[in-house]
Amino acid sequence: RFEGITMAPPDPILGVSEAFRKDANEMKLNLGVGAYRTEELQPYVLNVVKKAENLMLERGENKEYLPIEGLAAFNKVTAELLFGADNPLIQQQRVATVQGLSGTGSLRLAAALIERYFPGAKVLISSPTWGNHKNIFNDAGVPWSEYRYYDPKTVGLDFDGMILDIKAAPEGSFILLHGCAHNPTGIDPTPEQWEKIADVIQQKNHIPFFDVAYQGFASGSLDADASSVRSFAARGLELLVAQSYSKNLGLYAERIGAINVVCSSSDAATRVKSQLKRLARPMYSNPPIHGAKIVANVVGDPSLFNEWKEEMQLMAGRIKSVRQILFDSLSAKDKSGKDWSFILKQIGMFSFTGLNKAQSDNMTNKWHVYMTKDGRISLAGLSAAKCEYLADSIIDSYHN
Ligand code: PLP
Ligand code: TYF
Repeated sequence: RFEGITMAPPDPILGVSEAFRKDANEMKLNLGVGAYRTEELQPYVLNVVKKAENLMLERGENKEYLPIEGLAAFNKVTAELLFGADNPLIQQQRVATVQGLSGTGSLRLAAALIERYFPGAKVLISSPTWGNHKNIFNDAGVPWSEYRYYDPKTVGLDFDGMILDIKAAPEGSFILLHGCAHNPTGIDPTPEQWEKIADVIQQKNHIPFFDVAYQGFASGSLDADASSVRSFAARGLELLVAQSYSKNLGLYAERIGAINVVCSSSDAATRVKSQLKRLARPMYSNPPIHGAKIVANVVGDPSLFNEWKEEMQLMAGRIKSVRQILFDSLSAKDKSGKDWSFILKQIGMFSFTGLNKAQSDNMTNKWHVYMTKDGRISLAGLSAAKCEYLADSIIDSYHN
């Protein structure tokens, strides 16, 4: 009976890592997945994470089931990290926070809430966006369409197109926004542009839905990277925010994140939370404890929290430095006069190179540089030592 099942296509991002593992060439470079590597290109476990884990061992903590909504101490600190501990929203208990299975699981839970309580409502996603967004809304049965975002002519934001498309969406649509460090383009709106986006969303009674997977990775500052969310919240808007600790705490495989729903009253928040729990229960019953305890320990302890900020700046700083070296290399080597400054303007883990599919294939087939076919490279997987080689491969691919 399973004979009739056809082969599923590989994930366009995680499939790149699989292909990379099979390549025996010693110059190979994995710039596919957005996962932080050290200068030696090794995975990195943050020191604060090791410290928190040691504390947990010393305390002899148990592995009993968590409540459906997750670890209370985690839910408290995650909302505070996002909105700011002194945000009136928190004192007024207007935020329904439920621990999720990292960013993906939290988005999926929110999608289930939309499907159940806003039947027919559409989600607008940026063009392009993280590929899994479409899968998540498709599987949850939520209709979606795209708003213009990336302008290939300027390798920048198509702000006018974005505003027009958000204006044209049916009243009461959900507008999915990357809180900071847009994936895959590395292009964020300016603070003034965020205000205009909030204006149109408010005019059209849309509901902002933030995906915050890189808090700390855009600027190196956790607070600055939450400013888009905080400025929308300060307008008194109801909104959704999915959070992930995969990147900023390096907890990829622990699957720790949260969904936050900002409501107009604490009563509504209590009711929304009860419905999120009802949706979570038949999907996975309750979330895992390990990552939740790590986050609660790190964010909840002033000294570990400060150490985390330092490590965060180290990671974000290393990415900024390879960005600069790559730009310098490209500018020095490329004799065509092409302006590579867009690489410096982009932020976060990624750079959108503008390489098309055939050119990206050349990067991989000829140069053993693994990247997604949309031209995205993860600078988190690049070392200073490999920048020249990468610059050679990009120039060769562009001009052939
Ligand atoms: N949203 C965006 C934009 C992402 O890039 C990612 C991947 O890191 C996620 C959400 C979710 O990742 P995870 O499920 O590992 O938290
Ligand atoms: O865009 C990335 O590289 C990260 C990691 O199904 C990722 O978001 C990629 C694909 C996926 C899950 C995580």
